[in-house]
Amino acid sequence: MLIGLVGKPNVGKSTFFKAATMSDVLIANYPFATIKPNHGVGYVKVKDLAVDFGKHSNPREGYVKGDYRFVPVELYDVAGLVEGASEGKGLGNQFLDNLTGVDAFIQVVDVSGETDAEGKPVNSEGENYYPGDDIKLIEKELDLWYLGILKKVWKVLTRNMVVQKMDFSVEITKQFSGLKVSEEDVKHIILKESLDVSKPVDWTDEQLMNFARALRKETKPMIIAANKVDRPKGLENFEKIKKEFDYPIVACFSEGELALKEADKARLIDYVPGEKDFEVKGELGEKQKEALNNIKKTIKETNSTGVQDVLNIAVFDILNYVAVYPAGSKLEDGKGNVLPDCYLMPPNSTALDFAYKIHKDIGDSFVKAIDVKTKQAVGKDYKLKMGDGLEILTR
Ligand SMILES: Nc1nc2c(ncn2[C@@H]2O[C@H](COP(=O)(O)OP(=O)(O)OP(=O)(O)O)[C@@H](O)[C@H]2O)c(=O)[nH]1
Ligand SMILES: [Mg+2]
Repeated sequence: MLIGLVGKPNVGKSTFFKAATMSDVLIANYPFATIKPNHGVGYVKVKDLAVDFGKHSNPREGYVKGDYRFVPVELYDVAGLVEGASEGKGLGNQFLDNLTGVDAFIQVVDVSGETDAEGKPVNSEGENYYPGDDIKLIEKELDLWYLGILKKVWKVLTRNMVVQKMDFSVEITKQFSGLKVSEEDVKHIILKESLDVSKPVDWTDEQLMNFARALRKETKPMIIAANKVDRPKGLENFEKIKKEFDYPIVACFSEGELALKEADKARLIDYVPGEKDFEVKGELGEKQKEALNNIKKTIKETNSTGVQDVLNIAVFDILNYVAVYPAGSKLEDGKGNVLPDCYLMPPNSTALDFAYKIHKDIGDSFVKAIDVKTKQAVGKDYKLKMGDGLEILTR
């Protein structure tokens, strides 16, 4: 699974990325600081199943903090998008193409209203910029990008469809598999938009644009990280965009999350990502004390810095993945590691899918699975639930 950060320049994409991945990337208060995409590993936060058994797990990948387990997800941070990007403006198409393979978008929006449409800081005495306009701009550019991809092949593809009597959904899926388009996606769009697919070769530009938009929405679901909520107009603008758009929108303070993670790493505080509070445990200088107090004030109001919530909502509520632990009766592997693995499984995965995820041989010789919490046996068609721990019994 891969999640892409998008947004206009200078909104805090790289700050969000750095806070989520703790990788060393450039953050700067000017547009197009990021040129080459950054690729890193962030984490979703799930309950540590070992806690139910009076233990803590020892992850092979990711980490445990408090009673939570942090499970890796891949993130992509790319250059900022400006109007006309799909025609090559700004850093244009080259970076849009980096996004073809993502499963979902996190759109980072600067809700401070302190940067204009191109990401340049607005004059402090000047007009406040309305961040809702950015959401529309990004939607439009993403739709035009999809339209461009469709247009490249549309004439030939749809002509062939008619001549060779090919199925619309099958051919579209084949042609756009790189964009993670599935046959169900296309069928769903046809129903939802009441598309006439008998003669797509005759579609008007408007019909094609509608299809591009529907395809983008269906195959690249989006959550909005309303970033810089710590700034004076932040909360007000956050409430405004929440009323105007029906995406999931989370108030976000990426800079605060980054500062807390860094202070935690330096052992100055104890901070579990996503919580609304932290404990001071080191000797703080006056400046550090003040900075941390300011962060505390903001996250008391917003409940958390939002960064962890954005990732969790994207993976578990939008993409509907579930986190499942392979578990033996003793919970440990041969070396005494408690629940070393935790897998993120796509929606509707079964116990058998899970067995195959662990190893092909385990899938091939699957007999049944034991739920470690209930000790009940479940069959191959059992639908995985969030936080399950399953021991797979094989032939
Ligand atoms: N007040 C505040 N400033 C933030 C926050 N997040 C990022 N910033 C600042 O916003 C500016 C831009 O941050 P970046 O992370 O470089 O933004 P970007 O979207 O990656 O920018 P480009 O790569 O140029 O598109 C920097 O000055 C950050 O310190 C936040 O939560 N609050
Ligand atoms: Mg950047």
